[in-house]
Formats: sequence, structure tokens, C-alpha cells
Amino acid sequence: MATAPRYGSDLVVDLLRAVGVEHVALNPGATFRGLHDSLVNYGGGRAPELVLTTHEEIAVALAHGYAKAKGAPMAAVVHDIVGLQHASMAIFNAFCDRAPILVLGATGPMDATRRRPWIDWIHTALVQGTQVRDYVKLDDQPASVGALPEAFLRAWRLARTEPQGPVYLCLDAALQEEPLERPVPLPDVTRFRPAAPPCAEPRAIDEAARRLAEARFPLIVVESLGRCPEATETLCRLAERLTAPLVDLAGESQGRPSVPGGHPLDMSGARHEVVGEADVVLALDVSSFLSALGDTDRSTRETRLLNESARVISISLDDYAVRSWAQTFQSLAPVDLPIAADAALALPALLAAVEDRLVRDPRSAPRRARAKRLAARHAALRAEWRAAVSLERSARPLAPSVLAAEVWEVIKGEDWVLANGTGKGWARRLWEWQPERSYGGSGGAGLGYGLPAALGVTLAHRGSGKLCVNLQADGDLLYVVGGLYTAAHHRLPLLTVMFNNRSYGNDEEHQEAIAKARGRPAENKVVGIRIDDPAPDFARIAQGFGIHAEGPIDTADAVGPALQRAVRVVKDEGRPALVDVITRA
Ligand SMILES: Cc1ncc(C[n+]2csc(CCOP(=O)(O)OP(=O)(O)O)c2C)c(N)n1
Ligand SMILES: [Mg+2]
Repeated sequence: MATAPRYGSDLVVDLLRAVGVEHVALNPGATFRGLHDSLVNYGGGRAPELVLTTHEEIAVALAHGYAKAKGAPMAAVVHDIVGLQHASMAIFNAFCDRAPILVLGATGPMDATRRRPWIDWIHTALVQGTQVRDYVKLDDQPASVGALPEAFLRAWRLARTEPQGPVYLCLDAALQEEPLERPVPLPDVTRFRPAAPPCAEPRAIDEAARRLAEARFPLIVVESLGRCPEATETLCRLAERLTAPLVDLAGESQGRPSVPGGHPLDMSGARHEVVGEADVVLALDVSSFLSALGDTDRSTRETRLLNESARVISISLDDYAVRSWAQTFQSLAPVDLPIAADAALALPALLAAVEDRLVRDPRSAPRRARAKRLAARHAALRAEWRAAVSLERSARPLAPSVLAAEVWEVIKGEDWVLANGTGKGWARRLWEWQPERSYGGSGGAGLGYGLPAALGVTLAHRGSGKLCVNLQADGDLLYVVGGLYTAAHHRLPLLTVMFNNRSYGNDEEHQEAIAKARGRPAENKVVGIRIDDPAPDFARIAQGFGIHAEGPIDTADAVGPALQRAVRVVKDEGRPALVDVITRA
């Protein structure tokens, strides 16, 4: 292995190492043959380690899952304009989810005299970064080897500065392949760390504390607070002090979970009730106020607020993440006390200010009564959910609730991690739900996320003894089924459980709703939607990639033993496994 950098791309490997990038996911391409060679022959393929993917979308989605689980970015390398176009969906998801990723691209050569005919021309663009500019925090293309360290460190720093997100750095092929005539000094990377995130303005915190302490029925709503898992403890303490119900929007598809499912103040399952009763709402890291405080009619798309009179306090960095192209900023909701701050960082100060006020104004009797009432409602909800499982137990195909319950029976004694999926929301309802063990969804609701993101989570936890579980929908998997190769090749010990309804189920509901609204035959909802003629055999597909797999399974009784066998493969052999279970469409 070479010891001193000799080419521009060797320098990129030095920079990746210097900032501590441990993994680089890629799908090969000639525009980064220089970098590829440097990763293999200069870096030795291990520092950073190469992860081979079969599609650029998989490379980026894998880096997305990894960033959330590791709390640190990895890199994904994508080939010129074609790889970047494949990667773009996954970059968008990461942008919406505020996941930091270093996307390295390649182009050119920009010097036309050095281009090969045809291919180097059709794959060169001015300026390549414009393809993803609207959903990365920065795109850049250094024009010389000397400019490389600065461009790299700026991108690296911005990706990790709150609000975090993906960055795109395009490396000219000629620059990668350029021999270094003289050493290029590497800066001290510790001097380019991300800025400390903003805390809340003290007077605003004091005002928030006053409104909350004086509220008749305060409510706390969270959407993405789980980006900082340490915030959960303070969040629960604040809720307990105020006897404020907690509603976590994460658990279905959006956000990052932060509320423990067993907390007696968790009212996520009774959102309508508590929103309707609240007079003051504290929204922590909430972007979609209408998801939090409203109700939408599926067929008319009409949304109404559940409570017109509640006053809203919001703590988030959303206004610093606004871009004009995609309307990811959501509808403009009225907020009575907006506070721009990292919600997790603001929480301890808010808790202290609330405690201070409650000591001076201890009207505890109504709070005690409310705590009792909410705890009873919480227990009733959980009992309802368990009863739903008992009722459905013999149904064929399986109800998602029953499958989620079966998965729980098998993993509850393990040090589990939910790497992807929600089991149609049932994992949160039925499992002993610890939010720090899950990583939320894609952020951008772009399909093709689940498996590769789960592989990234598994990579981040490799060697930790944790059992990574992927609750995988069929339609989502079919976009990125080649991810199974990466799972097998890199021996990523991921347990995938298919919630296989042989359908783009979500769209089936939409087609039914619109057909009904128009007085047309609802039974046609399956046309152009079902994936059952012929039904893909996911066990055989996985086996074809060398993965242990069983299925299709369509009875509850057969699920447990198959899952147990799969868990043994994952744990004892350190290999991926898949169990295909047919669920209700
Ligand atoms: C890239 C992309 N294409 C299409 C859609 C529209 N879409 C949203 S949900 C859905 C169906 C998903 O099917 P599956 O993953 O099997 O989950 P299910 O609804 O059946 O549980 C589709 C096609 C999307 N969100 N993203
Ligand atoms: Mg489906």
C-alpha cells in the first residue's frame, strides 16, 4: 500500500480518513475511476471501507440510514450525471429527513481537450450540481487539487451543521487523476467542526414556561425531536411536571420517534381527543402543524383544525432549512410564540423555567386528577390494541397487527433495533416502544428507502450485538431489490420481515376513495396497483442472492418458528435473513 498521496484522488482518501469517514458506498463508474483506485489501492479498501451497491439510490439510502444510526455521516460516491440522477430520489429523502451525507460525484473532464469522444461528452454537464441543488445544503466543484481540501472541509462542516443535510461535492475526473507535483498540506480538520447549534433566547423560554405553567390543559406534540435521542428523558420530565399529554407524530411515516410508548402520558393514539381539549400546545421540532393539529378527509383532501382556540408555542430550526423548490416547509400555520432553536437543546432550559414557576404556583390538584384520567385512557388504548390482535389472530392473510405482535414475541428478549418500517403503525402500539431504538422513515416519502436504509443502520451497529429488524413493505422493496446483494455480500446481519400485501396498498386506498366519491366501481381499485400476477416470491428472490429466506407464510402460527430460525441465522451466523409473510391488502 502506498504511504504518501500521489494523485488528486489519493488526497480525497486522506481527507476522508482525516475527518473519520469509515465507509464509502458506491456503484462503480469511470468518472471516478481515480477515486475508486485510490480507495482500493491507496486506502487499502478498509480505511474507509468500501460498500458495493447495485444502484446509486441504494448507496445514498444506505448512507442515510447509517447517518441516523451512527450520528455521523458516511460517504456515497455516484457516477457523473447518470449516477447522480439515480441517486437523486435518495438525496431528496435525506434532505427532508435532515440526514447528513457526503455525496461525492464526478464529472468531465471539464477540460474538453481531455475528454474521450461520445461518452465523456454525454456524461458532462454544466453545472452538474444543479441537478440536486434544490435539495442539498451545498454543491461544489473544486477546480484544482489545491482547492480540494477547502471545498471538502466546507462541505463536511455544512452537512453536520444544524439543520443537517446532504451535501454534494463533484470531483472532476482530471483532477482525481492528476499527479501531485508537490505535497498538498492537509489542514487541521479539528478546526473545521460544525458550529454549536442555536439555543433558545432566554426571554422567549421564560414566556413559554409562563404560558405552559398557566395553561388549563397543556399538550406537547413532537415530530422529529428523536433526532436527538437524549432529549427523550427531559421531554418526559417536562410532560410529567405539567401533566401534559404527549403526542408523537412519528411512528407511522413521518418524523423521528421520541416518546416512549409505555409512558402513561403518551396519548399518540388519542391525538384527536387531546388536541381538542388543549388550550396551549407546545410543538417541538414539528414541521407539519396540520398533521399535528388537524384532520384530513381522504377523499376530498380537505383539512380542518381540530381546535381553533389553542395557542401554539413552537421550538424548531425549520425556518433555517427552508428552500424554495420543494414545498417541504409545509402549510403556514399560525404560531403564537415561535422560537428558533434546536428543540432538544432548548428543553432543559424550558424544563428548569417551568419547574421554577410551578414551585411558586403549586396548583397541583387539577394536575393530579388529569394525570389519573390520562393514565387510565392510556391503559385503555393499549388494551384496545391488544384486543384487536386477539380478534384478528386467525385471519388469513395476516392482519399487520398480528404480524407486528408475532415479531415482538421473537425479538422482545433481544437488544433490538427497528432499522426500518412501522408495521403499519403497530410496532409502536404493541411493542415496548423505546424511541431510541428506532430511526423513523424516509423523510421525503420517496419509496425505495426501506431495505437500503436498514442496511445502513445495520452497518452502523455491526459488531454491537444489536438485532436489527426491518419491517419491509413489498412495493418499497421492489424499487431496490438489488440491495439484497449488498446485504449478502457484506454479510450485514439484518432480519427482514416482509409485510407483503402483494399491493401498492396505500394507493389501493386512494383509488377506492376516489372511485366511491365519483360513484364508480370500487372493486377496480386493484387495477394497476396489485402486485400479484404473478406474485413475486420474495423468499426465492432473496435465496437467489444467497440470503437465508422463508415464505410465503400466510398463517400466524407459522410465523413465529420461521422468525426464530431467521433470528438464529442473523445472530449466530452474522448473515441477513428474510421472512416473507402475506398480509392483508
Ligand atoms: C418513488 C415513489 N413512487 C411512488 C410513490 C407513491 N406511493 C406512495 S405509497 C405507495 C404504495 C407503497 O406500497 P408498499 O411499499 O407495498 O406499501 P403498502 O402501502 O402496500 O403497505 C406508492 C406507490 C412514492 N411515494 N414514491
Ligand atoms: Mg404493499
